[in-house]
Amino acid sequence: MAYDRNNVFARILRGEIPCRKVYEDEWALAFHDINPLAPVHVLVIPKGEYVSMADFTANAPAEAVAGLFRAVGKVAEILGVVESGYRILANHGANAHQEVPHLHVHLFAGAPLGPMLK
Ligand code: DGP
Repeated sequence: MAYDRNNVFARILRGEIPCRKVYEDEWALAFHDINPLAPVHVLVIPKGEYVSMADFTANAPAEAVAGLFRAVGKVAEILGVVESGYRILANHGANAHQEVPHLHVHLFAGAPLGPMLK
């Protein structure tokens, strides 16, 4: 699938749509999900134009892959959830109900989590 530069997360990255930012570095941006499914529900997205996990893992340079996952770790520290625990999840494609065609990692925390979220 070709990358759609008008998807909502591309627009957040360009500052055209506001977000509640948690963390940002050269590789990633993290912000609170607009429709939280847990007391803490944050999305961590790469700054590059990647539709999904398949696109990212096949095409992103190694530093970008490391940068995204280091950012996830930093976000967990910033949110203070490392000790209590958290879950990360990325939906890829139709069967997983991926809604936004820009790779995003969900981070859920803040309470004991049920068996599935999203
Ligand atoms: P997924 O189903 O994995 O593609 O999840 C997309 C998530 O993106 C969903 O939990 C809601 C969130 N979302 C959609 N639009 C916006 C937005 O404009 N701002 C924020 N902060 N989150 C959004």
